[in-house]
Formats: sequence, structure tokens, C-alpha cells
Amino acid sequence: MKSVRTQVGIVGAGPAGLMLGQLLHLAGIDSDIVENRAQDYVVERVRAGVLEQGTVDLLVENGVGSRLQREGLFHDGIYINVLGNRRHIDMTALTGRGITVYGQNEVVKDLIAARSEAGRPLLFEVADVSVHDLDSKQPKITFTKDGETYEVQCDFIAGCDGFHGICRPAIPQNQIRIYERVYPFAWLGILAEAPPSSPELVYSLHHHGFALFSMRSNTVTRLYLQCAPDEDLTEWSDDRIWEELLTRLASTDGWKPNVGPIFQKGVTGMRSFVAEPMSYQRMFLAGDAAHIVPPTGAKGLNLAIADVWRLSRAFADYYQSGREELLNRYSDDCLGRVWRAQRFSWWMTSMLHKQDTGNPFDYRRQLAELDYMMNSRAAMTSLAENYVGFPID
Ligand code: RFL
Ligand code: PHB
Repeated sequence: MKSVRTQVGIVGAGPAGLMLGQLLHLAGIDSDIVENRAQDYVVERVRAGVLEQGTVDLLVENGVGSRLQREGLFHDGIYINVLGNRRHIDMTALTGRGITVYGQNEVVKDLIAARSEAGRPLLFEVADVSVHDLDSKQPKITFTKDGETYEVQCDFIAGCDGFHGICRPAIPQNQIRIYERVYPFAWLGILAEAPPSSPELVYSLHHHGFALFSMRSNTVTRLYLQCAPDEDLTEWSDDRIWEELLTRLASTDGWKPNVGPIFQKGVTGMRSFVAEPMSYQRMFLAGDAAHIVPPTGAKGLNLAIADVWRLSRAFADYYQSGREELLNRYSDDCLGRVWRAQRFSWWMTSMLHKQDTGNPFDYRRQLAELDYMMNSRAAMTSLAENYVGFPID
């Protein structure tokens, strides 16, 4: 077995693990990042698109924002389309802040480039990853690569390995509490070669269900349709997808998405999930490893970045002064923002999806809520304030 030593061992090279690595590098703290997938897979994986201003600021301030500043699409607001009636919410006017559309895979590409420039270890395609001795002063990560077994001796472990990772399950069950809600619907998402026909996102509720118009660049449109969690993609020809998207998104003002060749399709389940506390002894969970939100509020990636910002400050304080106070407070300090985002994501999801509750009262009440939201400056401001995100402190 080969043995190496580092200060912080990071499991997972998604946005949380890579950004933590960058923040620790800038603070002069060693880290090793291990990832079980191939680099191409991690970079190509299609996921989030909306960055809060606080996330953009952190990426820029920490040396990984120059391409984002050049290529990101800055948006002042979003549209909400209720049964064909499309209205604009001007979030910059209501809150002074906007959002930036920049694909998560672009963020990941920029973070990998920064890591390789820093010359710090980042290993892809490792297997059999596990964590050990979490309650000792020297927890360990073990894994195999190319037939060889490795051990990383750490001061701390950061579990940034997403919802299906191995870190959270390594915590004794009686030391962690799970809060969870699984939704009875999912999103069928596509990428299409079609110039976006609206400069800003359109969230739509139609009698057939939810649809979302988003984008990745001036030539690529990203679209989603509410579907069943076990939806069979083979039953969705490109023509059927476009027909349903046009039905759900087209509005009475004449707007509809541009149609073009579809080059990526996938189905994403919807879940709300929080594990508390977000730490156990010398291991700290960050991002999707600790919490999941349904994507309707566009919060998952932003929460992951806010977590690792706090975690990096706590490690920096520990290594500068020996104090463990910020590490001990890490979970409590994160959970306020996490639960605010949970509430908002659940609310956006409930308000914008067609739900089969068996009682028609619920749908009429949902439409009344949307009607209130579209006609009250106070209600719109509340949506806008949560959507653009609270400052990361
Ligand atoms: P990730 O990105 O899942 O990264 C975890 C990494 O850990 C690796 N891993 C392991 N590595 C080593 N050993 C093991 N045993 C491992 N097990 C797993 C994985 O391969 C992976 O590389 O978690 P992270 O870093 O916490 O980042 C979270 C975000 O990815 C996620 O919250 C967002 O994508 C959610 N999300 C959105 N968030 C937003 O802020 N704005 C959006 O607009 C938005 N839209 C979305 C979304 C997520 C979506 N899907 C597909 C779930 C839209 C969609 C459709
Ligand atoms: C996206 O562009 O992928 C996207 C945008 C807004 C969301 C979710 C996903 O709420």
C-alpha cells in the first residue's frame, strides 16, 4: 500500500470539492482530491445553469471567474408564464441583484484548470474509495488506482461526493438525522442547437404540467418538461418533445421557443433532502453530500459553493490559530441558508408543477397563489430576493 499525507482529504471533484481545493490552495493549505469518475465525464455532465451574484463574486475573487465574466449571460430577471399569460419579474429593479447563466460544466472546467495550475493533487478514476478513523486525529481515505491500493492520511476529510457518495453513509446512523421529501414527478431535460428566443428564463405552468426555458449560450437552448419519475425516454421522440414544449411554453403574447436539433436528453428525479449535522468528528459534508433541493429554485450549486466558502474559512482559522470554533460551528452556520433554500425550492416546485392531489381545490388555490404573485410587488420581491440569493458571508 502506498501512503501519502495531506492536511485536508477531499472526496469528490464536483463544484464543491474543486472549489474547496481552490480556496484551500489560496489559503496555503494542502489538499488531495479523489474522484471516482473520469475527467471527461465530470466535465461533460450536464447540470446547473444559474449562478447567484454571491457565487459569481466568490468565483471571481478567488481567481476562477475570468471566463465566466467574459462568457456568462447576465440576466436582470425571469419570466413566469401561467396558462399562457407571460409576465416579467425584474429582479434587479426589485432587489438590486441579478443572476448569471453559465453552465456548471464550465465552472467545473475552470476549477480543474486552476487546480492543474496550482499543481496540487487531483486524481480521477479511482475505485473502492472509503473513509476510516473519522473520530481519530488522523482520519484516512483509502482507494485503488491501476491495481494499486493507496492511503491518504489527513487532518480532516471533506465529503464533497454528492448525494450518492460514500462519506455521508460512513457516519454512524445514530449521529445523523435525515429530513427528506421525494416528489411524484421529474424533469425531462434537453439541450438543443437553437438560439434562445427569449433573453431570460421562462418558468411555465400549463394544464399539461411544468416546463422551463433556459439556455447555455447564444446558440444553445436548455429546456425541461415535467414528467413521471420513471418516464421512459425511448417513448419521447424529438418531435413529441418539441410538441409538448411548445404547448406548455408558448404564450398569448406570441412568444415561443426556437426549435432545433436536440443533442442531449435526460430525466432528473426531484427530491428535498437535508442531513443534520453536516459534520461528524473530523469529517465535514458539503454540497449535495449533505443536502439536495429540487432544481426549480436553481439553488443546488449555489448552496455547494456557500458551504465550501464557510468550510475553507473554518480550516484557515484552524491552521492559523489552532482554534476549532469555526469548525465546530460549521454545520449550524450552513444550515440557516440551507433551510431557507429548501423552503424556497419546495415552494417554487409546489407552485409551478401540476400535482395530482385528488382534490381540485388544490389546483385552484395554486393558480390563485400565482395570480397573487404576479400582481403584488411585495410577493414578487419575496420571490426575487430568494431567487437572486442572499449574500454569502
Ligand atoms: P456533485 O456535482 O454531485 O459532485 C460530487 C462528485 O463526487 C463524485 N463521487 C465520488 N468521488 C470519489 N469517490 C466516491 N465514492 C464518489 N461518489 C461520488 C461524483 O462523481 C461527483 O463528481 O456535487 P456537488 O459538488 O455538491 O455539487 C452540487 C451540484 O452538482 C448540484 O447541486 C447542482 O447541479 C444542482 N442543480 C442546480 N443548481 C443550481 O445552483 N442552479 C441550477 O440551475 C441547477 N440546475 C441542478 C440543475 C441539478 C440538475 N440535475 C441533473 C440533478 C439542473 C439539473 C437538471
Ligand atoms: C438550467 O439552465 O439548467 C436551469 C435553470 C433554472 C433552473 C434549473 C435549471 O431552475
